[in-house]
Formats: sequence, structure tokens, C-alpha cells
Amino acid sequence: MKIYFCGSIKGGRQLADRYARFISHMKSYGDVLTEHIGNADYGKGGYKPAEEVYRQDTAWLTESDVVVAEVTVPSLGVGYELAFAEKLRKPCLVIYDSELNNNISSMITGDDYFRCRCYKGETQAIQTIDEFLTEFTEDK
Ligand code: 6K6
Repeated sequence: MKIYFCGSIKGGRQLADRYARFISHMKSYGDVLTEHIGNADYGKGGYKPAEEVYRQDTAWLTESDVVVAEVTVPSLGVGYELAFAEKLRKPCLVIYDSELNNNISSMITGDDYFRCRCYKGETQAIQTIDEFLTEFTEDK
């Protein structure tokens, strides 16, 4: 199974270590195409050209089987990726830590295409990720 994980980059990197723990867990289900999002140093050596980032990420979204987005830290890019994934009818899990941010955009929580789940603590987030990935793992 190919998993596309979305997390904030220019929106703020304060949860990068948490993204890394989620990514490491998800790797037991298949390939995480966007492992770099969990690297706290990502981008420190300079940014790739934006056109290259866009081309690569939309190609990965197109080839992915499922999308998991962590949206606690608001990010324009993650919002764009979710809309792109919906157009492609990819199954999308959207998670956020309601103790850090319980004011997620209504354009995400109000769209019933997305499976939006709040969590309290990383253990609960991992359980939610497990339920989602198990559901889509059968034929992959
Ligand atoms: C960083 C380091 C080297 O090059 C960069 C350029 N930035 C990105 N590289 C890869 N993916 C990116 C980059 N910027 C945004 N994205 C995608 O959008 C990721 O897949 C994230 O899920 C999302 C983050 O968007 P912003 O708006 O928070 O940056």
C-alpha cells in the first residue's frame, strides 16, 4: 500500500517530531511516499524549486492508495493536497490534536468526504490511523 502523509511545512514545523513517529508507525502498512515530512531538518539546507515540489507531490498523490493528513498546524499546502486527493477519490483520513487546536477550517471538517477525527494524545491518534489503514489494506 502506498500512503501519502500530509503535514505542515511552511505552515510551521512544531509537530515535525510527531509526524516522524506517525510515519514510522505507518511504515508497517506499506510505503510512506512523503517520509521527509517527519524530518525536523527538512528544508534547512534550502528549498527545492516550487515547481519541482508541486510536480513531485501531485504525482505521488496520484499514485497513492490512501492519504493521511495531520492538520493540527494549519497549512495551505495540506489543504490543497486534501482537495486534490478528494478530486482523485483517494480515501482520506484527517486527524488533529484537539488539545492543541480545536478550530480546524470548516472547509475540512464540513466536507463529509473526509474522515475527520480529533485525538487526545498520540496513542489515540495511532489507534485511529490503525483503524483506517487496516480498512484499506486488504487488497493492497
Ligand atoms: C523543503 C525542503 C526542500 O524543498 C522544500 C520545499 N517544500 C516542500 N517539499 C515537499 N513537499 C512540500 C513542500 N512544501 C509543501 N509540500 C507539501 O505540502 C507537503 O506534502 C505537505 O504535506 C504540504 C505542506 O504545505 P505547506 O504549505 O505547509 O508548506
